[in-house]
Amino acid sequence: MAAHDLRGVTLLKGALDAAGQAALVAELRAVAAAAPLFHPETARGRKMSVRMTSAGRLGWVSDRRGYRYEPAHPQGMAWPEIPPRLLTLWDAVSGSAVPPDTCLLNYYGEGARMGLHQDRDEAELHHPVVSLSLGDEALFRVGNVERGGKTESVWLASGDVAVLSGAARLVHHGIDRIRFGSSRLLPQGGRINVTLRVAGATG
Ligand code: MD3
Ligand code: FE
Repeated sequence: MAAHDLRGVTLLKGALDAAGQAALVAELRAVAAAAPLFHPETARGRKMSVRMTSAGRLGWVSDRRGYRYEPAHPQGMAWPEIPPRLLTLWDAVSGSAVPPDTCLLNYYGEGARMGLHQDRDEAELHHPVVSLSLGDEALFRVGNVERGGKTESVWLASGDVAVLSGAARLVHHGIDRIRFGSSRLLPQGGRINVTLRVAGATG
């Protein structure tokens, strides 16, 4: 499998084959059936265009109280278990002996985007993050650890995996737009991104 480097971000193009992608979509559908997708609200009271849910011991939530990881969905149910084939993917590509305790599922419908941000809500910021794209193509932008400066962009396709470790773990990144309808993996169209992380303290 070819590995590309974009500012320290390792991109594994086509890491997951079509059968693996389809099997995972079915498992992620079950995750969203048990823990419904929701539009997180920012601290400023704006709704994000991306819909989200989580699996694992912890899940990411955002509301007027801010961004954080919680042991339960906003509607009160426990988060479902992380699909085992994602734990296998983590073991294959993360280089980490610590297993992930959270899997964030982002769903991008037509017009959804995610502004440039850093991921720093986790208790320990040295653990890698593993990301998998499914469905429509997305324009992924990578900047710098400090705010501002030049950015570089690349299109992510279904089955592509990104590994964020070392200095790349804290770079600014975002999704400018998706090419709605560019993939047939999801019958309703759109894009799923799943990220595996160690969110809680490991001590
Ligand atoms: C670089 N997700 O969930 S995935 C996120 O496609 C997030 O939904 C985007 O940013 C998405 O926080 C981008 C690629 C990615 C994920 C996590 C990273 C890049 C990253 C963490 C640190 C640096
Ligand atoms: Fe992020």
